[in-house]
Amino acid sequence: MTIAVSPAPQAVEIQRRAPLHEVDSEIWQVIQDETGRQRQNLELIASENFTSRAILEATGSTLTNKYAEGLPGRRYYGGCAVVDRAETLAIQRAKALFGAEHANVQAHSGSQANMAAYFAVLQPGDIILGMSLDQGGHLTHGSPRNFSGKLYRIVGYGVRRDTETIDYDEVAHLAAEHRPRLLLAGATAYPRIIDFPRLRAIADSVGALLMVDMAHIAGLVAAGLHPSPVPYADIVTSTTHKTLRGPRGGFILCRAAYAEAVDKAVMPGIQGGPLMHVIAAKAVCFREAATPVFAAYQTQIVANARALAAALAERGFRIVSGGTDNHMMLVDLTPRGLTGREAETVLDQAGITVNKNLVPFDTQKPLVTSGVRIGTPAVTTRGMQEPEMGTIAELIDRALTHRHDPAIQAEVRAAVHDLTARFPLYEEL
Ligand code: DSN
Repeated sequence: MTIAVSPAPQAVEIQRRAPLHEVDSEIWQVIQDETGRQRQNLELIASENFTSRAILEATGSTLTNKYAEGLPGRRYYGGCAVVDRAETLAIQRAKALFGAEHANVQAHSGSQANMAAYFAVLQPGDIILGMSLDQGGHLTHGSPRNFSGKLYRIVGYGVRRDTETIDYDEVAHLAAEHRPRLLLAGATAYPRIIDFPRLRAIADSVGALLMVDMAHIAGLVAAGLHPSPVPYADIVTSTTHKTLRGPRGGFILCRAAYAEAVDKAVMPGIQGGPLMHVIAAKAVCFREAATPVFAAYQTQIVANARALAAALAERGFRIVSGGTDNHMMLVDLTPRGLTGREAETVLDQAGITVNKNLVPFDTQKPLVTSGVRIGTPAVTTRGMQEPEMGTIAELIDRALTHRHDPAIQAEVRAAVHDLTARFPLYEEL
């Protein structure tokens, strides 16, 4: 018989206090390597960014230890008075930043924000009219493989073939035909301004609610560079980590009439304990986003996206819809005889990170695609400006044109490392 031996109190204490590199050198190494990858490579994924040190600090804080089901002042656990202050600040700052009547900052992600928003105002089987995933929408906007497509009846709208911009006439026509309970706007791969007043008018014409998922453009909205959906939509969902440059997470803004339904849909509807460390970091994010420095950063994101799209077009790349109004562009690689998957792999090897993406009316499968999506939020955080966008276009062009030439690939990789070394990242870590 084995007799369990309790470890000596001293050993317990040593484990509790030991730094990560001593406790788990493998995970410590993963973190070193990922920080190194982020420093060395050109990050052009439109939905990614580099948070501030302050946000990293809040995310890595002792608030991770606290359970706090409920809302500030109305919790199901004791000891919440301190974390209540963090959530109250996050709520107040989110409302002030976006001019919203109500905010819930507990959603763990954008998908959960969308799920809670649907649960707040829809019944299973209700009709949602939303942008199709293959035209720029999102998985949670009604993909048949996602809960949204399984629980609700989905009608999809898309873009016009000639302009590759949202076909508002089609939206109006589909709304009149299907009479949805919810008209849904927002996209993950749409480079143009979205016309919220027009969508509100279409929703009103059929008695539908209007919901906007502004995850991609939230930073631009905060800075006044994209019209705000808040005055027009009944519910607005978002993430905090894309253009908004906060921690990974979601939040929901809504009219006061939906406040109780939204709060209850988040908890107990779909989530338990909120991540208080992430909520504290969201509060920091909303504070940062209210500053003139942040507005200047967003202005540069848009200027960089325009410069990069123009520089790529000059080099013969086809930019979907002919350009961009926001932080991202879609590049159709069909005229270059490449798929999105091939381009993503070639660029990855050169240290340039993008994601393959369907272009409107794509004939390729989602895991192949005809295009790549390119965004400027992360490189702009590093301090890059229009001249660097010209260099990036040149590097992308060179890597793709000479994809079978290992010597040129190595040259491009070295040029990427030279460029990123000029714009240091996380030196303070
Ligand atoms: N994965 C996000 C994006 O890349 O746009 C959406 O959830």
